[in-house]
Parts: sequence; structure tokens; C-alpha cells
Amino acid sequence: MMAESTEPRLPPGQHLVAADKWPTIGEKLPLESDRPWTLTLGGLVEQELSFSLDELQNLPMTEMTLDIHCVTRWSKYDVTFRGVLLSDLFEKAGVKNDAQFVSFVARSARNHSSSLRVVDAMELQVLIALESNGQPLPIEKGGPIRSIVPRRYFYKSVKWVERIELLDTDRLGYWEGETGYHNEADPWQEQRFISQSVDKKRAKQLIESRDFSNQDLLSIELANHELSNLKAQGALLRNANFSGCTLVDADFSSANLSNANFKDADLTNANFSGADLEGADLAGSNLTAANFSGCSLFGSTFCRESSDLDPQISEGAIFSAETVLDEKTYEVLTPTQFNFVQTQLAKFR
Ligand SMILES: Nc1nc2c(c(=O)[nH]1)N[C@H]1C(S)=C(S)[C@@H](COP(=O)(O)O)O[C@H]1N2
Ligand SMILES: [Mo]
Repeated sequence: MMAESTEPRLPPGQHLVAADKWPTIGEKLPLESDRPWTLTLGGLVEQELSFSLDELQNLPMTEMTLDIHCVTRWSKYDVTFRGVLLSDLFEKAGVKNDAQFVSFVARSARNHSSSLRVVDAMELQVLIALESNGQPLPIEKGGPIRSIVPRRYFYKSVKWVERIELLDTDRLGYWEGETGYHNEADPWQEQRFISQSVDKKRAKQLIESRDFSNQDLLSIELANHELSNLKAQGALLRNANFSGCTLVDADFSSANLSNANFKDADLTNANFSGADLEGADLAGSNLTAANFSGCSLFGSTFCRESSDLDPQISEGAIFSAETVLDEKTYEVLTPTQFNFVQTQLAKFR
């Protein structure tokens, strides 16, 4: 018998989206979707193979029901995918002994890709999905052909795959190579981002200048600093730690603040217009007169959610009549977060 897993179903730091929601993240469409789709297996294989969509559909199909965990902190339970097991394709092509990595490449404007170790791809039972929830995979969800990597953050699952390449050394994917996403991506170990890209000396200079505009400051550590009037327009601040900071009048317009930590920060009059706040933590922050117009808030939190069984609200953010936050912007939040924000804002209406 298999040992009972003691891992909780919901990985740490994740929240469930409403059952009818499945956000679209990253690229929205492939290139030339009308051109016939084929899937090629190449690189370190005995025999390069190409499958038309028809040919793929006629291979033995496997169905799996999986939980999706996005690095921006939203999860979705029980999505059913149907398709061909990667291991079956590997068997047909014959994987050479020196093939250590597998890269999935999309037909998309930036040649989007993501990679895995071959051993991990086999252990995780990667699926080349053609259907979801009983329907052909919709184009905006990566159809007609998408790699699905169970038990990893969803950025490992590449939409519109047209080439699978076996390699002897790793070739980092788009998110992993360009934007600091973690290459392992295990949600139960919270492998979201590589560590900070800014050393202590540079951080000190930046704090003194209070000018971060348009700079790449992934994972910068700034907890408990006085940063009022900070200029951070257009800055790349994914996973930055601003917890406990004073950020009165700070300008974060159009900044990328995905997974940034603003826990207990004073954000009075801060400007987040057009910013990406997906997965950002704003619990306990002061949002008096803060401006969220045109923000993306998938997976963001404004209060603690203790657990599904005991939905206790704590460390709620503070709003004012001047806080700019439309329902259209926050309707993407998880149900608990949505209700919290709506209840707080209703006090001023
Ligand atoms: N081709 C392609 N695949 C991609 C991405 C992308 O930008 N391009 N983004 C990844 C990320 S970061 C996530 S979270 C998921 C989102 O999938 P969804 O839009 O179906 O929810 O796709 C992954 N696969
Ligand atoms: Mo993502």
C-alpha cells in the first residue's frame, strides 16, 4: 500500500480562486493559430518525430484531475486534463542517455519555453494535454497542445507547445531565465523566486536616493525602512520586501510588484495605478487614499485567511473614502479577500 501523504492539499501561501474563475496569466495568444499544429520531438533522441494534431489524438490518452497552483498565490482545484503522456512520446522517439533536460517550446511571439530535468518530468508524469474539462483545450488556455506539469507552479506548464527538445545541459525558460522565477518551482517548498538580485551596498544607495524608477530590483530586501515619496514608476520589484515600510506618497505606477510584501506598510496616498500586484501581500497595510486604478490583483491579499475551516479575518488593510479601488479591479480576488475588501469599502459609500 502507498503511504498516506501528510502534505496539505493547499500549498503554503496559496489561496483558492472561486470555482468559476481561471485567470489567464502570461501570454494571451500564440502566433499564427490558424496554421496547422504539429508537435516535434527533437534534440537528443534516437529519432526526431513529428505528430500532427490528428496523430496525437489517436495515441492512447490519459486523463488526470489536478490542482493548479500559480506562483502569484492563487490555486484552483480539480481541473481535468486529457492527453498523451510525455513518457509515451519519449518511448517512441528513444531518449538518448546523455539527455538530462527537456525543454517545452511554444509557438509564441517570444518563443516562450520552460524546462525540467528528464527524471523529474518522468516522476511527475508530465502530460501533453489536448483537452480540459471534457472539451478541446481552448486557445486562451494553451490549446490545442499544452504541457501540463503536475505538482509544480503552473508556469512550468507551457501553452501552445510545438517543440519538445531533449538537452544535455539545461536551457532556462522565459520566466526562469528572464524574470527570476525559481527553476524547481515546488509549491510545497514555496520555490517561487531565486534570491535577491541586489546586494546590501546597492540597497543602501537606493534607499538613500529613494529613486527606483524603471530599475530591476527583483527580491530586494527593504523591510521597516522610511521610504516616503519613493519614486518607483515602472520598476521591476517582483517579490520585493516592503513589510513595515513607510511609503507615504510613494509612486509605484506601472511597477511590477508581483508577490511583493507590503505587510503592515504605511501606503497612505501611494499610487499603484497600472501596477501588477498579482500575489502581493497588503495585509495590515494602511491604504488611506491609495490609488489602485488599472491594477492587476489576481492572488493579492488584503487580510489573513486563517483556514478554509475557520475563515477568520485578521490583519485587515485599512481603507479610506479616498482609496481608489473599483469592483472591476478587485473582483478577481479570492472570495474571502473579495468580501473583506467590499465590506471595508462599503463603509464609505
Ligand atoms: N506559452 C506560454 N506559456 C505559459 C506562459 C506564457 O507566458 N506563455 N505563462 C506561464 C504562467 S506564468 C502561468 S501562471 C500559466 C498560466 O496559465 P493560464 O493562463 O492557462 O492560467 O501559463 C504558463 N505557461
Ligand atoms: Mo504564473
